[in-house]
Amino acid sequence: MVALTLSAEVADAIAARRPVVALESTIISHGLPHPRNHAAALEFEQQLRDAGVTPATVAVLDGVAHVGLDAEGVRRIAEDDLAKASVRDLPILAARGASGATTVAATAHLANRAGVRVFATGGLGGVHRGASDSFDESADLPTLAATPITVVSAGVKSVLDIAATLERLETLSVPVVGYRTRRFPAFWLRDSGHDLDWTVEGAEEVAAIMAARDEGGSSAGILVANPVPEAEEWDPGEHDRILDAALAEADTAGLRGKAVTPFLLGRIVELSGGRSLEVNLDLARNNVRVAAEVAIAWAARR
Ligand code: PSU
Ligand code: MN
Repeated sequence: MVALTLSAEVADAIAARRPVVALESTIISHGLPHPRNHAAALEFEQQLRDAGVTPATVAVLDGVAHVGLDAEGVRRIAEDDLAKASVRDLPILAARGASGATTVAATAHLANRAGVRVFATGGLGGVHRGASDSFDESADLPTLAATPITVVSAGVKSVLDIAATLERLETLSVPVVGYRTRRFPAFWLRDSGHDLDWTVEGAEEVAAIMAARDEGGSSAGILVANPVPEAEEWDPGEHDRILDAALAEADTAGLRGKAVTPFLLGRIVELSGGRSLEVNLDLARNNVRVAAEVAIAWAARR
């Protein structure tokens, strides 16, 4: 078993059934450029504290899986060159005493083991374009199917095959609800063009679905698809143009596997002159805000 260490404040909050929200570290280490990534990690935590919610940023440091980091831990996920760690990497990092930034999959896995029920991220991983040849589907999907945590995400990134991702979520029996929307968002954009079967109007509704899921004995997570606010959305025309350019570059570079997502995110920031980064931060803040409301509604039920 990979050793798990909860920060004192996370352990206290869980024991007292106060609201806690998990945050991932791959978005900080590999999804956002330095030094904005460090400011963002601190800001997401502060946003939760201001809402009365305990932040539980997850990472593996020197072989120990942490749920809840201290200031030095947050500095390390932003500044150190950490491996991108999914669930399968956890025992290897533990055995070697190595460090890693946890993906959505690994964060969900560890947070759930610690007893955290709500998790905010930017965008969930999914089925990559060309997956019928490459077999590249993020471990985020099967992990979410087996991990009873509620993930608040701005849908999935438009770099992915969104239609295929939604099909896989259906096959894996992961409930997907739009947060005040009937359309599945595409990360920087509010609307991927795909309809959702279900929409919720508030955090209490999400908490009620979580309770019903627990009573039904399901072990699947729940995906709350939360679109970036209208005023902060990226211009769809500019988005499409830059996405096509970045995808073409990834193709030419012959990128494969776990390097694909960080490469595309980095190139899209460069090609957009930083515009995609601002939208990425705005949508992540918006997910943290909704996750806080869900964690508060969940705590209030118990
Ligand atoms: N969403 C973001 N930034 C990111 C990611 C998602 O806004 O950096 C990361 C998450 O950690 C997610 C991972 O789990 O990308 C998916 O990578 P892959 O496609 O290799 O599974
Ligand atoms: Mn992959």
